[in-house]
Amino acid sequence: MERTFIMIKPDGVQRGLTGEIVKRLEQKGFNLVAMKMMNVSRELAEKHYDVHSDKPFFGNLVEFITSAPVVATVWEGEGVVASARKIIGATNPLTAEPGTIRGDYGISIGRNLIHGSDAVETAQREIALWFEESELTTWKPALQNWIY
Ligand code: FUP
Repeated sequence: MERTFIMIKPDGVQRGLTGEIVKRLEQKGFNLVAMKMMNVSRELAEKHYDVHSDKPFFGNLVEFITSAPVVATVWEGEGVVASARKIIGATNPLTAEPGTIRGDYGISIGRNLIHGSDAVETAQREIALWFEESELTTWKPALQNWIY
């Protein structure tokens, strides 16, 4: 079953949106298999965003992600990578559609509340970066037969 890495960023945590975000993914039918609240080291933040290391916003991005705790999660389900990206919405919250997390709760691209892996391969890399194998659970919700 496909998996994706979803991180509630410091602004999402500080604004009390953790529950709302988890609720949206749970109610869609995706299965939460790992979750931890943590402070992010500079090293981890730089590795996570290394594709952006030459961008002008990289310094601010690393500062922001390391500024306060995040909630790191892994979700499982058919097509979860692309579907979670739709639920999250466009990178810029001002252009993200209403009904998406960023569209409903955000204004600024530098405070866009949540990260979601952009492809299956990226998800595998990010899950391995953020979690030990032993932190990833394998379980199925009792009502799974009513989702699939
Ligand atoms: P996304 O995949 O939607 O998280 O977006 P990107 O990978 O393109 O960007 C990663 C993060 O960099 C964004 F969540 C916010 C930040 N960013 C900026 O601060 N300014 C920009 O112009 C683009 C991205």
